[in-house]
Amino acid sequence: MQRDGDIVHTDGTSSIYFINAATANYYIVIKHRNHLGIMTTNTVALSATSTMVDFTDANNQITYGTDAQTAFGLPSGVVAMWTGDVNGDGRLNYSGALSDVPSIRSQVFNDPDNSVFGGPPTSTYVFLQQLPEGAND
Ligand SMILES: [Ca+2]
Repeated sequence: MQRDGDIVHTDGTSSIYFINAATANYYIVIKHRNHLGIMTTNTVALSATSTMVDFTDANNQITYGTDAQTAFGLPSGVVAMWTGDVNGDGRLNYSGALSDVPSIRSQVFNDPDNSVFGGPPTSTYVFLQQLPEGAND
C-alpha cells in the first residue's frame, strides 16, 4: 500500500495479479499491518483483464459493513481505511489494556528532537518522522 492509497505489486509499480486464479467473482479484501481490514460488500468479477477496484469513493462506497472506512482528514468525497492499529490486533483502542496509544506516545516522547530528551525547547511534543509502525501513513 502506497502513501496515496494505491495498492501495487511488491515491485512498487505493477498492478496486483494472481497467478493461476480462475476467472470468477471474488470478494476483495485488503489487510494492512496498521490499518483495520476492509472487504467489498459484493463480489467483483476478475479475469485476465485488469479490473480497477476503487474503495475511496465516498459517494459509492463498496465496503462491507457500517463505518468500515473513514473520511477523517481526507478531501471531500474520499474515504480511506482506518489507521492506527499499531499493535496489529485488528482494533483501534484509545484506552485499556489493548490500547494502541502507548506505542504512538512512546515514539513521540522518545524522539531526540523533543526538549524532554535534550532537543530544542518546544511548547508541544512534535514528531516529524515516519512511525516505525506506520501509523502516520
Ligand atoms: Ca490495535
